[in-house]
Amino acid sequence: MLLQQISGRSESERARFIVGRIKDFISTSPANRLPLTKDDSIFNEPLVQFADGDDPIFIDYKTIIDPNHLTPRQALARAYSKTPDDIPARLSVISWILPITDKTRHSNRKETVIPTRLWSYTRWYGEELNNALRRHMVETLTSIGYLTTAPVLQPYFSIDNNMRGSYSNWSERHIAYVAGLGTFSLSGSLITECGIAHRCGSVVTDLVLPPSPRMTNPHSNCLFYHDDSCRACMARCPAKAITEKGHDKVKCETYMRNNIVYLSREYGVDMTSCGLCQTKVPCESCNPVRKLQSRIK
Ligand code: B12
Ligand code: SF4
Ligand code: SF4
Repeated sequence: MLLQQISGRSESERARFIVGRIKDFISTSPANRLPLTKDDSIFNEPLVQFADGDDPIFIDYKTIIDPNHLTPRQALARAYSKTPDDIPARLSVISWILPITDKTRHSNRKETVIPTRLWSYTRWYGEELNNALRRHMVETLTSIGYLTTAPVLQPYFSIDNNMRGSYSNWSERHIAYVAGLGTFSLSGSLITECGIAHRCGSVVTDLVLPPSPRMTNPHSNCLFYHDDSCRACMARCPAKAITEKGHDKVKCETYMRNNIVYLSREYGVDMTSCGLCQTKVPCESCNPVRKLQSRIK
């Protein structure tokens, strides 16, 4: 049944199938519920797009991020203990954005020091759901014969440090940028068409899907880079980690680490979170440059 929906179909029909599969999972999963009330979702409907697994920017990431940042071909090969040359000629990356709900975003707007319980739950339970979606997509595609992996769930996934702070060998936001889902901001996050308050994920597969067009300017959705305005995230950051030079990851991480005792004691969440720079800002839940341009027209 699943195979019929994919095999022999055009790339755009396959793309529709994948997008539908991801949206259905998020809308029907019992795990998409905040534990507080069980009535509230953690995420709104996802955005889903695709990248060409051999897009040359993945090689550029070895300079922009780190030489150890994996290309999709390396990520898939390592998951199957093969060499990159043994992997089929065409690969795709399926990338998704899970937008954080109004209720959670609005709760965090009121805060100036510590994130709310809802925001911290989104960090914790939302990432569990994100992992469940990664596993669901791997199971769906491997069950019908496609090589597929979720790099962040692989034993080879790692987070390291350099002079600029932490980075991983599979940066979900950089993947989403290649899939045309958004651009980087002054605050260091990814501004999508549904804003900056989201979590994101991806899988690599040899199912051939149509690559989505991406923005050529990696900062074009941020008002600061667009017309030298805004800077609202700078004022929102209690750690003074955002300046006109960008996001200081070391200051950000140190601030978040210092709050973990509170988050653990008050919310029972043993995980750092903050995200004040992602709420009560013009990019919270939309692309502010597109909004500005549509007002000018
Ligand atoms: C390590 C890490 C952190 C570190 C470092 C963050 C960072 N900026 O990398 C710390 C602890 C500080 C952190 C904090 C937070 N994190 Co965090 N974190 C990660 C993790 C595990 C890896 C990130 C990574 O690999 N970064 C790589 C480095 C190189 O990225 P970078 O330095 O920001 O990249 C810059 C350059 O590449 C630059 N650039 C320069 N030239 C060019 C050229 C081109 C062409 C391009 C494309 C880019 C580019 O642009 C970037 C932005 O300035 C990811 C999960 C994952 N596997 O991706 C989550 C992740 C990035 N975190 C996330 C979140 C939500 C948060 C927090 C809000 C905490 C919370 N949940 O409450 C804060 C937000 C801080 C902020 N303002 O960005 C989300 C981000 C979603 C989003 N909305 O963008 C992720 C993707 C988790 C997820 N699965 O959704 N995090
Ligand atoms: S608050 Fe303004 S300056 Fe900061 S990331 Fe959003 S759009 Fe850019
Ligand atoms: S996550 Fe918090 S500490 Fe880090 S940059 Fe945003 S507001 Fe500042």
